Amino acid sequence: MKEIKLFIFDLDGVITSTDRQHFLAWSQLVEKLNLAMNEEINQSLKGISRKESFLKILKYNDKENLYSDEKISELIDLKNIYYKKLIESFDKSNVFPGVVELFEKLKDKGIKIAIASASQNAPRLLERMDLMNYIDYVVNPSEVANGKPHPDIFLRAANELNIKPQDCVGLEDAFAGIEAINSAGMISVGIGNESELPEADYIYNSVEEIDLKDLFNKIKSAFPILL
Ligand code: B16
Ligand code: MG
Repeated sequence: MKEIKLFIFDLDGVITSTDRQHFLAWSQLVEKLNLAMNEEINQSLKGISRKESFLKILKYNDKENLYSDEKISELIDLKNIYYKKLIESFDKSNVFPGVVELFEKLKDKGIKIAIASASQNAPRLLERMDLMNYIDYVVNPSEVANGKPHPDIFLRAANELNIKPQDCVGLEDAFAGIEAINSAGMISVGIGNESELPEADYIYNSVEEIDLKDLFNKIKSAFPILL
């Protein structure tokens, strides 16, 4: 029988929004390199790693083979310097409404909380937003072999906390993230539009809309769970 023991949250787009800061940092780099990008390209970078993001930008510019691997590392490090400057101002006010309340309810129920973000900056952001106290484990994305849509990052969180994947709920705003949760054998909760996240088991417009009792009742009617 299923017993929900762990909620695994994506960070960007679920707990906070760093879209704008990523866009500004990429724009700074792209301008320096005389390349182009736009908001649409930025949207397609959601949930994917820094290096993959840069490769996508190069592809958009038809410049896939312009830089060596070494140069690419140097350039994405520079993008991260710009980005870190932009997130220096992050604090509690950047946490989406309803997140702290949900974390508190989960803690009351003895349910653990983990973070599965593609961002190397996740611990820094969580600390700035004063959320570390609630979190049992933050996966280091550089320690997992395959990024989302592969299940590795979600499985790593469950494994580290000794919890079976079927006893986990994963929350994601990106299509690739929902695919990752589903292929990890976990229950997927999409944050956003149903049309963009058709594969999510359950969907809410925002974390604030999640009614834990209602979610558990829905899960209970689909699977035998112990509440
Ligand atoms: P960094 P998530 C992702 O966060 C962002 O959505 C994505 O745009 C970014 O490229 C990626 O993190 C890597 O971030 O450069 O900070 O390592 O949605 O997986 O929480
Ligand atoms: Mg995300």
